[in-house]
Amino acid sequence: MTLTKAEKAAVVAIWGKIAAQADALGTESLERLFSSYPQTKTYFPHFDLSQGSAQLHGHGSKVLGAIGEAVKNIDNITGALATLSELHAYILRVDPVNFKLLSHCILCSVAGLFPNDFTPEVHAAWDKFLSQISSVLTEKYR
Ligand code: HEG
Repeated sequence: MTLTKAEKAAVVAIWGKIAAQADALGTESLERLFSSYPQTKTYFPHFDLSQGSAQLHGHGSKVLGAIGEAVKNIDNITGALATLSELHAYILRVDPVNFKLLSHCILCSVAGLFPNDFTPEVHAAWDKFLSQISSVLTEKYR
């Protein structure tokens, strides 16, 4: 599954708007994840997951930072996220199903923040991009 030239362009274009609000978007996505899918909280027993907590904000910022790296290296996402891939598979052991849940929450947050930019084409391109990131972060499990 590779992104077409047009899909890459759509991802890069909307990232240009997201970047300035990446921390807030990451925090909102995690708030959505933990509220809608509370089973995902089991990976964060050491975190204060209440809405607006500093840890939630810090982690949201890291997750979106990694997504920003993937945007910058859209032709080599595997290379850009290699270390994170090992971390999630060997150390954190996050079940792959959770990546779909987080991707969905990120999409909802992007749609909410940029309703006019979130056309069906942009939706599809971001969905594909996030699922490519998820594949990279879960490929070491095999
Ligand atoms: Mg993960 C740490 C990115 C999905 C659980 N995650 C991290 C870190 C980044 C990151 C950048 C910090 C790494 C470091 O400190 O070196 N995570 C990331 C992305 C995605 C993702 C880009 C998918 C888009 N993570 C994910 C999912 C779960 C999860 C679905 C579980 C539901 N991540 C997780 C945990 C940590 C990280 C438990 C360690 C948190 C900590 O103790 O600081």
